[in-house]
Amino acid sequence: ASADEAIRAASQKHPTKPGRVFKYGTAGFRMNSDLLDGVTFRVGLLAGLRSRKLNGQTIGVMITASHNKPVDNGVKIVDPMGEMLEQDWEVYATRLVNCPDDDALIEYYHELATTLKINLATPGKVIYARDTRPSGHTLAIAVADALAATGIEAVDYKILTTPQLHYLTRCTNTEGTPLAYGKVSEVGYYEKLSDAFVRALRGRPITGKLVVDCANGVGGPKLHEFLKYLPKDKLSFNVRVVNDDVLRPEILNLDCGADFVKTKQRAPPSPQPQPGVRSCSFDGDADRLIYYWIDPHSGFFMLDGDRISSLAASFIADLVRAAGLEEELCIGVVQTAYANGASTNYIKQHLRLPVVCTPTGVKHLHHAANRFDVGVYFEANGHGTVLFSADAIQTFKTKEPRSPAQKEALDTLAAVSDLINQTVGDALSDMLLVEVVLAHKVWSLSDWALTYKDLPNRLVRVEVADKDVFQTTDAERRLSQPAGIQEEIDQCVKKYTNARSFARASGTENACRVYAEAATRVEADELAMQVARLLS
Ligand code: NG1
Ligand code: ZN
Repeated sequence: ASADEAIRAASQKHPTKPGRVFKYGTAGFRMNSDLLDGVTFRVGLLAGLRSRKLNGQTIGVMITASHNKPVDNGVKIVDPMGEMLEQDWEVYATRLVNCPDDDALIEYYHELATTLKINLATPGKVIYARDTRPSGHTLAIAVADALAATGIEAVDYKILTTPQLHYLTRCTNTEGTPLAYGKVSEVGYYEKLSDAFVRALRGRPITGKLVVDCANGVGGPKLHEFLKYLPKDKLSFNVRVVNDDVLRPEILNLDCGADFVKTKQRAPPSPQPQPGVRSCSFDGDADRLIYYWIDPHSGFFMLDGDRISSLAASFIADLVRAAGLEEELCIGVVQTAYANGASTNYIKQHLRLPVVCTPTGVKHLHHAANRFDVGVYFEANGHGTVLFSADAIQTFKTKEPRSPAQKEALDTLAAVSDLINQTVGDALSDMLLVEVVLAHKVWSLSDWALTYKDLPNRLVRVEVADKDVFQTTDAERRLSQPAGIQEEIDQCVKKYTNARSFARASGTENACRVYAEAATRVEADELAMQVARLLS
């Protein structure tokens, strides 16, 4: 049919490289950008199918490789409410992308339509955007060509942060409904955050300077833009935006950004860190956030995703209590096995909140967080957010306060639920949340750091012949395969006090990771090395 010829003609402009196998992983498809043209075209086809399957609801496509090298890029699909693509469809994406030629591609496209009962005459809509990588422009054309070839309505949002594209996807699908999430524009995003930030502060001042390292990625220009929407006396005076050069693509994520700070456990060397100054870093697509400062006496100190999580949970739990809602709303915290054990203890024992552990990857945390009325989730690397149920938000906005203190708490909760991006982790939104909480508590970063003391820990990457032989259970905390290996790990762990260690195959790299924590740095290092040796 002519529809198939349209796909074939477009596909010929965007061939895949033969002899490679691609997999839709934790972050979609991600690799050297030279390999991505055909992959991205096919992801465009699948996004159109998904929109048609969901009766024309808008699907998002984001082109980014986050904290990875400038020569890499990636592409992933965003579901209608701004969530990550449903897991069954990851398999379809993988199969579609790996079709060996155009005949196989067209055949599998129709097979999907048939087995999933997709009417190809249904209108569909896809919105897409990219980060600042130079390869993003041609990859966006691949998406556009796929959508044009299959008659899908398309909106190109050009350059955005990943969380902005998630926001716009949700806004597009909820516009004019009781679930409306905000104005369907980049400006609407800034206005919503700015308004919520001012309401959440409730007149409290932001004190001291805040240096924001944007990894020379898309967060830089977007943060500058956002600051224009803030009233002049709020934050904009305090913020200094650094590493915001997106005109030299080769310096993206280079010796800066949230991933650098978290993995190297030090501040970006440039600009020269000033002791005592409150600082934070975004990653290359502005969905991760890490805070830190250089203490004049003890040196570098980092406040990672676990800290942001416990800070947000403690603040929100206090407000829920002050609003008289503690019987009504269940608050919970979701972590992965990489969360520092001291943070888990602090949340369980001090904050008295339930903690759930899920496998690595935001989609797992997100789903677990959805089961609470207020679900706080963060990966240790600084990617996370807080999810409020529709009922919780309704309660904040409609409950009759019995005292001025209750009113204050309810209004703050309503503002905070607007401030926090409900679709996905968002560095800008999370940073504003942290600033609000610190302003309310009148805390410096060192006050925040005093809440608990991290257990010394060590993360090592282990090259193995075949990472797929390492199968896990219990939210990745134990190995079920190869047989017997977990017992050996247990023996190692037993030799240390307060120790914990686990090994798993990475979902994003061709390697295994070993994590260990123990009472002292030396012991954590030793334990990690011993467990690593068991794998290789
Ligand atoms: P893998 O490679 O599966 O460990 C890494 C991070 C995750 C997550 C994903 C996607 C660690 C230990 N793992 O996953 O937290 O962010 O990348 O970016 O940091
Ligand atoms: Zn990212």
